[in-house]
Amino acid sequence: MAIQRTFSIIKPDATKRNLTGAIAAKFEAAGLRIIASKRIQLSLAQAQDFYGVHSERPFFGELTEFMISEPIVVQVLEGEDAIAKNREVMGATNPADAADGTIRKEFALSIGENSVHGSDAPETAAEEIAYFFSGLELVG
Ligand code: DAT
Ligand code: MG
Repeated sequence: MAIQRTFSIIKPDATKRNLTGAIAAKFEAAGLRIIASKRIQLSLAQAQDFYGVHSERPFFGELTEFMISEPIVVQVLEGEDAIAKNREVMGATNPADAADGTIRKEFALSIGENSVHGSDAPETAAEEIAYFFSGLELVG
């Protein structure tokens, strides 16, 4: 597998509890290099756009309100097989199902307040990176 880039969000439940550094340390320990990082606060329209694929799901309102409730940290992670590696480090969506040592097992509060987002495929990774960062901001 070649070197890939993936997009990550440290979510409001984690920034609020000062877990930004602890989560970044997990990425770095897994061999993922943080090549871009910024702290922002989403508007409701941006949160609805970002999670548009889930717009028909019953939890959409709760999810988008949560995502705008506090600042988030958006990052680009680079490394060997970065998309799958990041999903592995994140753990399962529901922290109750997440493996030991994963971010969600250690830090997530619930299936909704689950501390991190990570792209699920090369196409979504490219789209999500381009939505939040210009090429000049990616310093590999
Ligand atoms: P993931 O973030 O692991 O890629 P997903 O894409 O299926 O998971 O869902 C996006 C987010 O939506 C997820 O991180 C938290 C929220 N979510 C998913 N399923 C949920 C549910 N059953 N109840 C509440 N929130 C949910
Ligand atoms: Mg997803």
